[in-house]
This record gives sequence, structure tokens and C-alpha cells, in this order.
Amino acid sequence: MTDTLRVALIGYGFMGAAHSQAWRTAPRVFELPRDVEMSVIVGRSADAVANAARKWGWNEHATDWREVIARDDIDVVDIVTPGHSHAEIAIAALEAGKHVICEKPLANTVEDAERMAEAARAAAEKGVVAMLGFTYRRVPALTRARDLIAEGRIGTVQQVRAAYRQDWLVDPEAPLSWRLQKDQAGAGALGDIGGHAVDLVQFLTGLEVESVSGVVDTIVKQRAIETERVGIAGRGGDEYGEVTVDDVAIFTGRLAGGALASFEATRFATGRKNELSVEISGDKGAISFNLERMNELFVYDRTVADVDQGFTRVVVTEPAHPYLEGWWPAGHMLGYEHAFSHQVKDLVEGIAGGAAPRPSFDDGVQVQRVLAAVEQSSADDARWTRA
Ligand code: SOE
Repeated sequence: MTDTLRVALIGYGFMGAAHSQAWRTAPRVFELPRDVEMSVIVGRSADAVANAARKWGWNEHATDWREVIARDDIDVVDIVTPGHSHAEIAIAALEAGKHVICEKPLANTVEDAERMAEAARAAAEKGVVAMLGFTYRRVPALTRARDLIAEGRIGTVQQVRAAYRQDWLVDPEAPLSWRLQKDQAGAGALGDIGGHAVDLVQFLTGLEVESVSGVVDTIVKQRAIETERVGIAGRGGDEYGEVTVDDVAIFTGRLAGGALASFEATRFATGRKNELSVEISGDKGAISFNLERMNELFVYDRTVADVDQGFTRVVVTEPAHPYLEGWWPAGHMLGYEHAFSHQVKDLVEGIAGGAAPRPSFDDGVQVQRVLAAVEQSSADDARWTRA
């Protein structure tokens, strides 16, 4: 292995673009312990992947991920394909001794996720790193919120509200893309964005969701089969097919230690484009965050005099805030893509230091168990179900 990490990206959709910019940017913004080379991008369509390589700055492009994983001149495999292919690619890459970063969800089923976690544990013994891409953990305001909570600033967590709301399926013309098909996506809003909410609550509080009660529902059951992929929604033709995943999931979770958490994941929240909101209430204070205003963290301190209490808006862009050392002067704001660069930073540092950064594949298994328990609960008339 050379000192440079040579990266292969498998997949080239929305997440391919996000990860490409991160591989391009992180080494230019942060002092990384290893150099990075964007070696090869892999996709099924030769023309489309050639275009992606040119546009996003990859040295080479290829159509067969197995050939790429077998190459000696690749050190890191970054997986951004739909969930149903994660297990096969990740396990093959780990067995070939490649470090792996895998987009969420870890897999579409608990069984596949467990196989991946087992492969990651075996690879770790040989110094190979595996990391899961729940990227929002690396939004500076959320990393800061986690630190505040870990320091005891809000006291004991007593109640939690988390919601991930989008509205791109309100449009009845939005086609039947892979995200709406169970065989590829595993689940709908529940798996795609509900998983983020569950991971985030567990990351922020340090408490696992132990049992759930909830319902999932599919609001529009038939859609035009996608003929052209554009962004996440695409365009449909004249033929229709069945939507086989949920559009909305609403559930309650019981956290370790007893606190209750409410969760909502929906693609039908008219007017909400990408609102991931979370509020953690403790006996000494609270934190509140909304991704649509992602540089701001609201902090409430109950330990000050009553007359001074109120949510304080903290603009999380000071040089001392997490990940801000590489970016702009205070107040110059970060966006959605920055968290992906922070993910690359932590991954490269983890590889150099021989320790896998969280979230681990085991963390991913745990989230999949919670999501599977929500589906089971919904099938059982919202009965409380252990994760
Ligand atoms: C689409 O719903 C999506 O792109 C998710 O797949 C991502 O994980 C989330 O970050 C934004 O929305």
C-alpha cells in the first residue's frame, strides 16, 4: 500500500455527487494524515459513468465493481448504490482488504446488515476500517449538540421529538423510482429518512431505542414507471406500477433509561423540503435543531434565573466549533455538502490511526433493527415491539 489512499466510488447518483465533492474538497480544506487520490468511479451505464468521472474529477471510470475491488491499486471502496446491493459489495470489498465507507441504510434487511457487521469485525482484526454514512452526525451544530448533551448540560434526557419531513411525493406525477420499490430500497420514508432520525436521536442522547410502537402508510399506491432519472424524483412514462414501500411512518420509541421519543418520517409534508428537526428535552435544559437552518443550534438552560431563561440561538460557525477549523470565518455559513467532507476527514484520520470512526456497521445493524420493529409493529396494529 502506498501512503496515498486510492479511492473507488461505486455508484453515481445523488450520493455519488455528494461523495465526489467530499473526496475532492476534504483534502484541500483539512490537514489530512494521508493523501487522497480519486482513482475510479463505477456505474452500470458506460456513457453515464464516463460523464460522471469527467464532471466530478475521477481519474478513471469502469462498469464492473468486482474487477475494481480486485485491483491492487485501490485502498478504499465508497459505496453509494441503492441499499439492496450494499451487502454484496461491502462484504466483497472488506474480504479483499479494502477500507469501506457505505452510505445509509447499511442494508435493506437486518440479516444483510448483520452479515456486513460480521465482515467488518473480521476485517477490523486485520486493520481494515469500515464506516457507515449517517452523514448528519457531522453537521457541526449537531456534533456540538451531542457534545453539550454528553457534558450534562441539559441534564437527564426526559423526552425527545424527531421528525424528518420532505414533500417530493406530494406530486402525483412523481414517478415510480427505485426509492419507491421495496426490492431495491427496502423501505420508503421509514428507511430512507426515518433511519436518519433514529440514528440522530441515538447519537445525540447516547441512548438506544429499545422498543417502538408505530404505523406506516402508503398514500399514493400506483405511480408511472420511471423512464428518466432526474434528481431524486425523475420522470415517468405511460405505464404504471405499484408503490411497494411506505410514504409515511409515525412511531413512538422508548429509549434506554425510559425516556419517550416521537418520530415522524414522511415524503408527504407539503412545503417541507428537507426538514430534519430534533428537540431533546432534559431536566436541566434542552437543545433544538432544524436542518433547514442547519448552522443554528438552539440551547435552553434551566439552571439560570427564571427571568433569563429562553432558547438561545447559537450560530455554529466559530473556529472552535466542530470541523470549523478548515472553513470560513465565523458567520459565513456551511451547507448540506460540508458534512460529507467532514465524513471523509474522519474516515481518512481513522484509517491513518487504525481506528474505525462511528457510526460503525454495528450501529447500522441497530438502526435496521429499530426500523424492522416499526414495520412489525405497524403490521400488528401498533403493538409495542422490541427493536
Ligand atoms: C432522499 O430522500 C434523501 O436524499 C435521502 O436519501 C438522504 O439520505 C437525505 O440526506 C436527503 O434525502
